[in-house]
Amino acid sequence: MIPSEARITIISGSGISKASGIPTFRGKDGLWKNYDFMELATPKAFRTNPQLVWEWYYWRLGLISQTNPNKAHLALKSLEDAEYDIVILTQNVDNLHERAGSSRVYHLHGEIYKRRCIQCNDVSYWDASADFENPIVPKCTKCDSMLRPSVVWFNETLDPNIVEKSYSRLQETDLLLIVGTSGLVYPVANFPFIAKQENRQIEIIEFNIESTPLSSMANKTVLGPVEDTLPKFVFEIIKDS
Ligand code: BV8
Ligand code: ZN
Repeated sequence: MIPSEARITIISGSGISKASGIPTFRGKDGLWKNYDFMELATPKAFRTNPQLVWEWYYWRLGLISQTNPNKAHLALKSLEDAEYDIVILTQNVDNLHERAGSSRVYHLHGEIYKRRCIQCNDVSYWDASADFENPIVPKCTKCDSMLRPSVVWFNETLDPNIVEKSYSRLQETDLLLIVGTSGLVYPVANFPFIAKQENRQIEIIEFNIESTPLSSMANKTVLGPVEDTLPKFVFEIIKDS
């Protein structure tokens, strides 16, 4: 039984978007299988070959634009509709949580629809009319310099404000759901451990198709596709509330 005043926080990874048709990074049909991630999404790779990095992002943008939120994203929205206090800390750069209607989503690794000027830092969004079939390096409308995807690459620091907001949320969280992440990418992989250390009453439940380095520290791991297990879990919470 989860009291209606419970503060619920979700840490989501690419496993929640898999059922929508977006491949995960690791695993048998991982996105990285066809690409060398370190080849394509690091500051050095972008400096060396911005056209190639953009081609990868155009391909992902085109893919994500064809997808829709799945039952797992929608289950989190129904928790919000049931007046639970929900915050989603996502490692995903897609916008499926927002398109499912979730209103408090922190993008720890940035957003693929957002671009940033490498010179003047002006931020802009791809709009719905963008043609992702024709990968050209976009230019800043303010200073004509190159734009980059506004995502966090390896060896880039996360936005300190978002990290700060996430830490304080975890301090006051009653129930933490870790959904569809391999728990291998830092610093987010550390978040559950920090939360458990600093917030003794937190309950941690993991949703994954296999165990991860987070499984031993979670109170429970619900094994199975999250698009099936999370709606069932949410249904039970709302039914008992
Ligand atoms: C930083 C954005 C400070 C871009 C991404 C050595 C040890 C420890 C750390 C490091 C180290 N060497 C370097 C580091 C730091 C490094 C790191 O953690 N490396 C790891 C790999 C060892 N981290 C960083 O660099 C971070 N910055 O530390 O800054 C700093 C500064 C300067 C110098 C040094 C350090 C930045 C990390 C962010 C990188 N950006 N993405 C983009 O997307 O284009 S990472 C990428 O991985 C995505 O964001 C993704 O979300 C993230 C994590 O992956 P997951 O989401 O977990 O996806 P994955 O495929 O791995 O797993 C999917 C899971 O779902 C699996 O468990 C699977 O079983 C499950 N699943 C699948 N289907 C389902 C399912 N579950 C349920 N249902 C299903 N249907
Ligand atoms: Zn500019």
